[in-house]
This record gives sequence, structure tokens and C-alpha cells, in this order.
Amino acid sequence: MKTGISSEKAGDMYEVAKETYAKFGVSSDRAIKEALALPISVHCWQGDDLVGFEGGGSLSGSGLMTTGNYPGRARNGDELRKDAEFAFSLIPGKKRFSLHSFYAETNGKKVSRDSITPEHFTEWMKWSKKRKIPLDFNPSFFAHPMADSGYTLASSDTKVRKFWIRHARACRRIASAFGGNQEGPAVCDIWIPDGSKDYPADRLSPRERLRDALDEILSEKIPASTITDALECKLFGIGSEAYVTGSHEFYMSYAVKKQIKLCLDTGHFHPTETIADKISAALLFVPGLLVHFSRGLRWDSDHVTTFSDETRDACREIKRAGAFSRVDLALDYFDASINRVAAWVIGTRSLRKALLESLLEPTHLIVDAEKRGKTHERLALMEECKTLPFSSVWDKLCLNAKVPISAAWLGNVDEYERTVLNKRK
Ligand code: RNT
Ligand code: ZN
Repeated sequence: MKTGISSEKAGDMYEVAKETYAKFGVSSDRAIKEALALPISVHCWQGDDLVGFEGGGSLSGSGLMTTGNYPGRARNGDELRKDAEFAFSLIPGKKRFSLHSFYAETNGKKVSRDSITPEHFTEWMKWSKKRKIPLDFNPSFFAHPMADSGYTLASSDTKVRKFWIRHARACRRIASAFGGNQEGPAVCDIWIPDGSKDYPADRLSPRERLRDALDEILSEKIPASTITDALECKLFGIGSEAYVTGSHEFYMSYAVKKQIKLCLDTGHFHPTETIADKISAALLFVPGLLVHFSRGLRWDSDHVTTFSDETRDACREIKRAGAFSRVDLALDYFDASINRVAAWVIGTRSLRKALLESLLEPTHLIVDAEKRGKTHERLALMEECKTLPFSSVWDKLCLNAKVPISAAWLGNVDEYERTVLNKRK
């Protein structure tokens, strides 16, 4: 597909845009540089529908669901890495790659989740080093017989609870090994599905057990130079409509008490609630945030992230708070109904766009208007910003990063689909 303008034309248009932004006191050159340097952690699970390499336990009971049957799902580590590399060639800026524990490569041997070690991620770490793609990690508390009851770390069954505690401890060591293999720590995000379909009579006991389990998991001291722990809250899931043990209040309080990063997933709140307003509040009390950029459609449906108001508002809030150094940016969605590589490219490019847009905002002018009590100016500036020549700066960012501009990347995806994905039967 030959969509988009020539590099030459894009260059010319950028010069005009640059002048326009300069009139607002913004250096678009600097914004491009900063936007390219912000790492986005791309989630491996969009590449294979969250199936993993264990032989695929059912997602049922976890509240997670991938729908669709587009051809070309990656079936092993080599395919997943190849697809990710291809997607990365179309995505501008710094990337990380986030793995779930069941992407361990065990040479066909069955290794229990409480016994996995860094050794099972040797291929990933080699790849990470070679491609200079830092890794992040996630213990997987679902798609496993021990999660069938719907409870893991909060289970009343000691055997079950202990199993998952051992799993989480094993995962923190793996994340730490990643951190030792790359520049800077690996983010290790704990999310559990625990909850109840209908109203529980006892909401307290599972939360007490979860608190104690987390205490046990996190008691193992691992240097912050290799691991960044994060805890992910949720409002509800399919099958946990009435009650989620790891709710927002639970993890917010726990994270504040233990000074751990809080993970805010854009799909994990009431549909009329967005995370933008939570960022400045939480940042006052926790060391930092992990944001999972997703797109809930009517529910936590994990649609592909887009350049939506929600994505843009969240990025703007981080920028306005001067908090990019304290917020880890990650993606979390899974759509099997469309080309999976394109899904990666769309979501990551959209988030990068929103980051660039936030960095191009003449925040100083808007804040100044507010300080002077000129709130009509504040609103007017916010509105005018929406129609500044952003697209020309975005194209220039892509040119600088040597990735296709505009929709030209669709041609590359088309070819990859024909020559690689369609051959997977
Ligand atoms: C689930 C959480 C969690 C998962 C991934 C696969 O609702 O968002 O982050 O999506 O761990
Ligand atoms: Zn998430």
C-alpha cells in the first residue's frame, strides 16, 4: 500500500510545523527526541493470543478472553520473536518486551510453574541482549489447574496459596535475572484473577490472605537495580463481577505502605472512569506507576490501544506532572480477530503518538493562563492545541526513526502476512 506522502514532502511540511510550535514556545525537535527515548513495553501475548508454550491451559475462570481466529498465530518462541522483530521494524522509538511466565522455553520438558528458573528464559535473554530490547516480566496466575477455583494468592486452600507464592517468588528471581542481563531493572507485575462471580459473604478473609501472601513474596530482598515490582488492581472480570480481591483500594493502600509501584490498567475501572485523574494523586504517595494501556469497549475487553482521548489524556497528565521518569509505559491487549503483528504496530504507534502529542503541548502557556485566572484562555489554548500541525511532527518522528511514515507500513505487513504468517498452518 502506497499511502502517505514522500519523505521530501514530509520534510517540508515539518519545517512549517516546527515554526508553528515555536510560536507557542515549544521545540518540536526536542519533543521528537524525547518521545523517541521513552521506552514502551510491548506485551508478547498479543502475538499468540495469550496461549504461551505450556500446551495451553484454558483462560476460562481468569476473566481474560481472546476472541477471533485470524491466521498466523505465533506457535513458539522463534515465531514470536520473529514476529515481534518484524513489528518493531515498523514502530518508532525505544521498545521493551514483556513476557508472561508461561513463555518459558523448557525443551519440551514439563516444568511446574513453581520451579521455573532464569535458565528457562535463556533464549529470551540472548535475544534481548542481541536486539537491545530490555525485558519485563509477569507471573501467570491463570490458565492452570491450580487456578481453577478462581482463587490463587487469596485461596483458602493452603496448598494452592503456597503453590502460587512459590510461583511468584520464582518469577521475581527470573525478572531479576533479566535485570542483570540488561541495562536497568525489569518490571515484574503481579496481577491475580481472584474474585467471585456473586456476592461473597466474606470479603475480608481473602484480602487478608492476599496481603499475607504478598508479604511473603516480597520479603525476599532483591536489589532495585534489577527489579521493579508492581501490583495491578482491577474492578471486575468475567466471572468476578461481584468481587475482586485485588481491588484498587487494596493495592493502592498496599503499594503506599510498602512503597511499591502501582499498576493502573486503563480497562480496570468503571467504564466512565479514566486513569488520567488518578496519576497525579497516586504519584504523591507511591514511588511510581506502571500503566497498562489497553482499550476497554463497554467492559475490560482488551481491544487494541488507539490514539483515543483516554490514551492522550493519560500521557498528557504524566507529562504535566513531569513524571515520565517515574512511570513505566506498557501495553496490554489481545485481539485475535485481526492480523496480530498489525495489532502490535497500531497499538504501539498510537501510544507513541500520544506521548509525542503530550510533549508538544505548550503546557507552560496553559498553566500560566490558569494561574492568572484567565480560564477562558486556558480552555481556548487546549482547544487550539488540538489542531496544531501535529501530524507533520509525527511523520518527522517516523522519518528520524527510519520507519515508514503514515500508513505506508501496511504494505510491509501485507507482505509479511503473505510470505510468513499465511504459511503457518
Ligand atoms: C488482566 C490484567 C493483566 C493481564 C495480563 C495478561 O485483567 O490486565 O495485566 O491482561 O497479565
Ligand atoms: Zn493489565
